[in-house]
Amino acid sequence: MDTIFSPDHALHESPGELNSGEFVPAFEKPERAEIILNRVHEVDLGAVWPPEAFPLDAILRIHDPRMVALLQTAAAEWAALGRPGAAFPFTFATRGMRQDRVPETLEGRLAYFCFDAGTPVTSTSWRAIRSAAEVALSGAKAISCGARSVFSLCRPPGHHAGSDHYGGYCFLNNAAIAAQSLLDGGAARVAILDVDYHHGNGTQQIFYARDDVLLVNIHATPDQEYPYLLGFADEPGTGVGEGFNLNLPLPWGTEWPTWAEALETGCRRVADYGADVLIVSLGVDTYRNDPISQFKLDHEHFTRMGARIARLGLPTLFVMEGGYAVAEIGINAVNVLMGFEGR
Ligand code: SP5
Ligand code: ZN
Repeated sequence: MDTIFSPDHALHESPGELNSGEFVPAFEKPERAEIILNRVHEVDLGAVWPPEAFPLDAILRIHDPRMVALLQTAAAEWAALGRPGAAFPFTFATRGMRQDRVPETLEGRLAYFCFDAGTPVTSTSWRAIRSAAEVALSGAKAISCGARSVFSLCRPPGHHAGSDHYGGYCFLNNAAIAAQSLLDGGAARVAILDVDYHHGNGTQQIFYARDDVLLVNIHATPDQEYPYLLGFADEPGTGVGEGFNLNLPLPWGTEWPTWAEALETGCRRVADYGADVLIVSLGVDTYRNDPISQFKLDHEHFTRMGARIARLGLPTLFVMEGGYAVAEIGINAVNVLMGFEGR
């Protein structure tokens, strides 16, 4: 399996995040991608390619242009105000506030578009953010051209980013942008299987009213875990999209047998859908030693996950999402890919 990777990912380095009331070093950091890339080389997974350039239009197929503009200029506007560090919101667009009017001030736009205190924009973030979208788009193009599987080693991740909101270390929804490009390139039905520990709220919001993208999410229940406000079992999709969103929330402490049952349920739904192509939102924060997560998967379970996904027999694009046990992230992520290849 070939890998798409851009060194530009390292241009996004978060100065830190709010966690349990303290400003702490960021969990989502550049070493993550470097360690995965090292593992790709170590096991000789396949060739590694840089992404191609794509017009901004491919991103604007999914995201509000006003949010995309904010991501491009937030850091410069922040610095022009004489502020140190990176652009963080300090207030949020909750119920009771106007949603119909995008503020003009930088603070107002950050409040309007950003939903958490873990997703700062630095002066070089945009180049990394765009490169991650291009890594996903390049992977989608390779699949369109006949590849059986591709690994888009995206960083920063994407699945928490919705059409007009960003957070959860995610700015643009790389998997959604890839899915749309596959549809635009002639696919009729795309399935997305999100195996990250956290619910992919952004991907769900983007496709919730659509039947041309099936989304299956396996994740920690929002009754206990971030993002808290979406990802419950009673969210089937709406309008023509009803029946095309499947949430499989699981409790803290979930071990492989229970997780594997959810994977079986999810894979059966993907098979029934009759997808032309599968995108896997590949988070490995389900690992037992993940510093912010509460599932109990071990190295070998990632291999088995990949093997089950391969049995769907679909052209498959793996898009990297979360995973914060940095020393072991390469083993866990690449085990999925090796399992897929029957290794
Ligand atoms: C892509 C992805 O995996 N994003 C995850 C974003 C999670 N951010 C908030 C995590 C809050 C975790 N609180 C854990 C407390 C442990 N001390
Ligand atoms: Zn996650």
